[in-house]
Amino acid sequence: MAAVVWWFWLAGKRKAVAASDGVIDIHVVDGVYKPDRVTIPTGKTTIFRFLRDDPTACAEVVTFDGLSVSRELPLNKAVELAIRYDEPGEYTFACQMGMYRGHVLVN
Ligand SMILES: [Cu+2]
Repeated sequence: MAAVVWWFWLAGKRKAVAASDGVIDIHVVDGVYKPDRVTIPTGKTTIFRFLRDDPTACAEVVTFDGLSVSRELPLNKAVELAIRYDEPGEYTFACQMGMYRGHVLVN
């Protein structure tokens, strides 16, 4: 029981990963994006570099909330997407069916 409570506490407190040098590496593996919470600056282009190891067909396209970005992610080949949000807020990126989900905190 204690372990379960601890786990939820950790999940809630999980910190967003910030871009270093304007680049964020996102690994698509085992049904999730790693990391699945990232923070980027408002109005600045950040490169999201996706590497997909997960062969699930569902994971092969990534889309970004509010942007007309939709890209195929080939297996084991890094794909770089230039992402910029001009309004602060929380946005999501996801596979086409929304089963893989990540959050972008823009501030
Ligand atoms: Cu999907």
